[in-house]
Amino acid sequence: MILIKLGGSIITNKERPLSPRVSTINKITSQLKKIREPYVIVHGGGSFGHYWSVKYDMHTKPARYDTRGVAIVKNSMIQLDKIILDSLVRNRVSPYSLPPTDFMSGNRPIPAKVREIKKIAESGLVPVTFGDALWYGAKKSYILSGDRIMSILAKVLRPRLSIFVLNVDGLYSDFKSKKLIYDMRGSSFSTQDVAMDVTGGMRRKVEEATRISRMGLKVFFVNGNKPQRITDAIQKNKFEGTLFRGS
Ligand code: IP8
Repeated sequence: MILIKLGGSIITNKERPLSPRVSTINKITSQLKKIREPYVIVHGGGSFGHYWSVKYDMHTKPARYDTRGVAIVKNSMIQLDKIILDSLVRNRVSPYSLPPTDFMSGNRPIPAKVREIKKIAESGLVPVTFGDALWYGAKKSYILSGDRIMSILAKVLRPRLSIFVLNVDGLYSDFKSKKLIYDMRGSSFSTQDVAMDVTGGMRRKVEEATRISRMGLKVFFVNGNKPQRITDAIQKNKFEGTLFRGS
């Protein structure tokens, strides 16, 4: 079982609201069709969900956000999900769309529903879920990020590899010289370092990746503009990107 997170920065143009990177998405999905073992796709919000959640001032903390914002964020995520699903179908992959409400209640995972995702993946379908605006209870809602979904799923499904597909080669130890960290184990890098040079998005990824690797599971950061690196990691154990070894 493999978990794959398609980051918002690779599947959308973050500079322009509501702009999917359709040709990049297609290149990635045409690589994914080569995967010969069960896998699950999680995707982010990019210039869809994030654009609207910023506009409506919605965050990961549960609060009484504008209901209009909840509706619009959810709508935009369905719209982006549809683009991903269509691309998969076109490339002869059979996606099974699962909004996170299918396996989350409030901010807690429903264990039986999460376990079912594995069964679905083993049947030959590819479960696809995404970061979303979620009902929390007591008129509150919150933004559940796709990165958080990765560690929620990893905890129960224990994938042999969790891959974060990014718009960069991996984690840089020094942003200016673009010196890539290949192996997080030997690195003194901490999440504190990330905040200084890249977006909050990357910081959250590192936090969730660290959380997953502490479960004893392998995590890999890879550049989605070079989609073959995704399948090389899965099929050839060749890691051109940043690897977090399970510890
Ligand atoms: O892009 C958040 O998912 P992420 C999705 O994985 C929304 O952080 C709705 C903003």
